[in-house]
Amino acid sequence: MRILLHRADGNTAPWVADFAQALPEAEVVAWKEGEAVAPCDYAVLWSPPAALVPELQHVKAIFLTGAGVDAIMKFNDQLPDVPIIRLGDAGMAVQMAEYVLHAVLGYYRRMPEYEAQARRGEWKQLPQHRKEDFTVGVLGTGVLGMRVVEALRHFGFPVRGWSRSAKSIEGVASFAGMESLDGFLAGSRVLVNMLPLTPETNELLNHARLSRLPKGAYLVNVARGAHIVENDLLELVKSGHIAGATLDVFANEPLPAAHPFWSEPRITITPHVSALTLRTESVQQIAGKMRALARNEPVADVVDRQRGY
Ligand code: NDP
Ligand code: OXD
Repeated sequence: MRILLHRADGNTAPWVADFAQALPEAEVVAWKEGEAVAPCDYAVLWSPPAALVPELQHVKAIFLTGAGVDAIMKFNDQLPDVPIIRLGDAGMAVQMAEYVLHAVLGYYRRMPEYEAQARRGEWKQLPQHRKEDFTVGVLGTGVLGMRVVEALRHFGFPVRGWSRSAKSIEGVASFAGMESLDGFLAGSRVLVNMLPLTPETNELLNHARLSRLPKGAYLVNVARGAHIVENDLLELVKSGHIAGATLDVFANEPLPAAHPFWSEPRITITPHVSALTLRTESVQQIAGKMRALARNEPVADVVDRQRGY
């Protein structure tokens, strides 16, 4: 078995070593631009450069070392008709739950306000928010979104979820489809974005939709920057309609130094770290799926190329 490996960060050695341990029979070839590669059975990559795409013509499956598939789907019509298999959790779901809970609890317990007071040396107790006024709306109740929903429920937040297909999730008000989006937004005091980036969800959160959120709402975006029209968000934060935003992802990453988000105190910025790929878990999961494919068994987490996620 030959595996073609690409890492955007160039840090291939530990991945090659882990695959060698998990699949001793495999030869792992790290892709280098300009170097010829003998045909491989599988590719393991996440955000491939265009120059790598022709090398994928002979593989039997493409494995992604991430959960999002937008970076490969932009080459969809150049890819062979083989399964594209994303990571299914592999340690990312609990990280997402930690990140989102941290942000939601911070807003609920008024931490940004207390931090601002502390900087002014001001000792003042603010009225506590009530959970019943703090409904959290989760856009996308998939592999990662469901773990976030569970964590929010555990802390007693009223939760609503929005998905493409209708769902019944215990204790969660479920909304499905575009026609239900405005109503979903109107009742979400905190909006958490966990959608995949597809042509339907690109720039979904524009001025009109973000304005549907109740005044004083909060936004947490851990999915993709392109889901949000950034200038529209900035305007709504400056007007106070949106009281605060925690953003892990941006239309352009790294976020450019001159971007106005950096100087807006009500926007918290992290550098795309809400759920990191864990190498050991990921290699184990991918190696297991390669073995299953070799036995002609079905594997989970195959991307629906029609739907785009
Ligand atoms: P899934 O594919 O498992 O779930 C996607 C969810 O979004 C599903 O509930 C799906 O609905 C819903 N959805 C998709 N399209 C639409 C639509 N047009 N209208 C309504 N709902 C829609 O994704 P994951 O939960 O695994 O991951 C979500 C995203 O998180 C990834 O795509 C990635 O972009 C991002 N991510 C970010 C990371 C970071 O560090 N910042 C790390 C990992 C992932 P249905 O259930 O009906 O199919
Ligand atoms: C992913 C990501 O999609 O890291 O896995 O953003």
